[in-house]
This record gives sequence, structure tokens and C-alpha cells, in this order.
Amino acid sequence: MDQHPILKATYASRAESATHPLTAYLFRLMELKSSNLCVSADVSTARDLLHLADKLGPSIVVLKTHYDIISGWDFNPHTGTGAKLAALARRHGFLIFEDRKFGDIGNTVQLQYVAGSARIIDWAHIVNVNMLPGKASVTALADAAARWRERYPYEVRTSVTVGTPRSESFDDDPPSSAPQANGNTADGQSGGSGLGDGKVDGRKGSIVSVTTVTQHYEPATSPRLTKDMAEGDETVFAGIEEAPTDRGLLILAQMSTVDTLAGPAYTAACVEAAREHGDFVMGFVSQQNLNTTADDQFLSMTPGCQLPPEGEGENGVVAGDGKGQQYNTPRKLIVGKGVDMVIVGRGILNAADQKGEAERYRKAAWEAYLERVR
Ligand code: 5BU
Repeated sequence: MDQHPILKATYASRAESATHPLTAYLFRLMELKSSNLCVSADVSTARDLLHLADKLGPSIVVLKTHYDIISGWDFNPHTGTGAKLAALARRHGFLIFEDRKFGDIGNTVQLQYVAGSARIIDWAHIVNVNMLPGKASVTALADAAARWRERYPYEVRTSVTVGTPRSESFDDDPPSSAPQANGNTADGQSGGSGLGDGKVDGRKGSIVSVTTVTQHYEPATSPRLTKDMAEGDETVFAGIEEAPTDRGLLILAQMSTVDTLAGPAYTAACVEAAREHGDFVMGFVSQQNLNTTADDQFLSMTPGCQLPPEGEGENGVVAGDGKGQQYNTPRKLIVGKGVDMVIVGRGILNAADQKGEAERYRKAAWEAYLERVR
């Protein structure tokens, strides 16, 4: 594995050969920003999250989130926290990776990905999956992403009409009493069920209010994530176009924890699943480069990364966090293990000067990459 040609390939050349559009875009972004740094934005409020994304945006190419640890997350799909993050991603040139670690049957992971209050797929370019449930969850997420993308140029228009049907709409045939959903009109009459003071079939009509909900898809004039943002929020990072609308998956193939159960057989199954879904799977969250066959060109992103304090050099020892987490330096991971990108949380978040510390990590990780491909 150590001899895999990808270890000597530049990110620019990998952008050329990548088959997944989002992977190609990410490699271009890495070259443009001289950054292979992902910050893990493990803060506790939506305000801090947006502030951090704005502050560290220039140093990073991926912002990793755990939306479920954030209090005050605004779920509005157009103006909420996800949409605001997406605008910051566009402005600073980074992708959003929601570290959701889906791990359920296919049907459930599909719903967790596209539905619910968070609508993760709308704002996260990348998500990841725990492969314990098996390959079907990867297939299910790929299908959900493909269906979402087909509808991407459209937006759901929902109309809610509350009103009292007019007498003219009453005829001898009793109208449907059920409010309509997913209909094609919003004329306020499709769910009508009664009216005024007229008598019908000998029965006295009563006044009822009827709520009609209709939904339909309309062409969107611009991609959904840019809609409804305040003036000035549509700025796109200079030197590259907006990220493609494709969505990507990372398979959680190895973990950074001390007694991880993700052993070699599990990791091998992850690689097999990735090869079967090359159009959706970008690569892995792993502790080493997992490309083995000549055709493999998967991306590897690696958490469990810290630098010793400034001045100690990369050979200083970095202790774990006492809660199972283990740390390696950027150089050990990028040069020694051949990974492409390091994921750093508390190493940067706990620094007094977060911006300065993010730059220190960016430089260390980028120099390690240059050393590897030299
Ligand atoms: P840290 O503060 O740099 O230790 O944060 C690491 C982040 O990466 C944190 O959000 C974890 O949930 C995440 N992580 C990890 O630490 N190890 C793993 O193997 C995986 C994710 Br997968």
C-alpha cells in the first residue's frame, strides 16, 4: 500500500483524475488555498458556529459539523443556520461535512439524510456513514442523494389556504371533506366541505373553515442554497466557481479511538462498498490511506490530530484526551500514513488565538503534503 502511486500524486493532478465532481472540486480548492485542513467545529451554539466558520474560513477547505450538539440551530431551510453556513462556505471557499455517522437500516438513513427538521442534505456537501448495518445503507443514501439532485433545480412551493367555501361550490354531490395535500392548485376550494346557511338534501349546512394545503415543484431561478439570502451573502470565493450541487459520502472505515472495534475485516468491507459506489462515495474517514488497487483514488480524511505546543516541533508528544481519543501530528498522518486531509477540533478551538492556531495547523499539514509528493 505504501507504494500506491496516489501517495506521490499532487492534489492538482488528483483533481484532474477524480471521477466524483465534488472530490475534483475539493482538490482544486486545496491547491487554490494551499490547505488540506478540516476544522471540526465542535462548539455549542449556532452563533459560535457561524462566528467560527467566518473566522477560520480562509484557512480551511472543509468545515466539519455535528449539528446535533448545537443549541439554537435555526431550522429554516432558506434563512436558518444551515443556509447561513452554506453562504459562508461559498464566500470563504470550503465544503461542509456533517459528521452525522448514519448507522441504521437503509430506509431510516434516507429519512435522516433528507427529511426531519435539519434537512441535512440541503446544506451539507458531505456526510458520512457507519458501515455496521452493511452496504444497503450506502446504496440507500446514494439513492436519496440522486433523487434530491433531480429535484434540485426546483423548489417546493407550499400554499396554505384557510377559508370558507362559497355557496356556488355546493352541489348535490357531497364534496370531499378531506383537506388536500400534494394537489396542483391552491384555489382554496379543493378541500371544501360545507357552507353558509343553505339547505342541502334537507340538511342544514353549517359554516366550516377549510384548510387546503397544496404543494408543487416550481423551477428555481437560482440554486436553492443561494435563495433568500440577504444581499451580499451570495459572494463566491475568488478563483473558483461555486461548489457543484453533487453530494458526497465518506465511509467511516477506521476510528481514532484507543479501543476501536473497526478492525481490518470491517475496513475491508468499507473499501469494497466504496468501490461499488464510486459516483457517490468520495472516500473515507480513516487513519491511513486505503487505496490499494491501481484504480483506487479515494480521499482520506483523518481525525485525531494535534500539534504539540508552538516551539516544541512535531516530535513532541501529544497525549490523548482521557476519553478514548488519540492524537497524531499532521506530519505523521500525511507523510507517515498517506492521508489527504487532517481534521482538527480542540487543538484549534481551545487556543487563545484560534485564527493563528488554524494557520499553524494549515501550514504544518500543507508542508507535510509537499514533503510527501516531493
Ligand atoms: P478533536 O477535538 O480534534 O479530538 O475532535 C475530533 C472530531 O472528529 C470530533 O468531532 C469527533 O467526533 C470526530 N471524530 C473523531 O475524533 N474520531 C473518529 O474516528 C471519527 C470522528 Br470517525
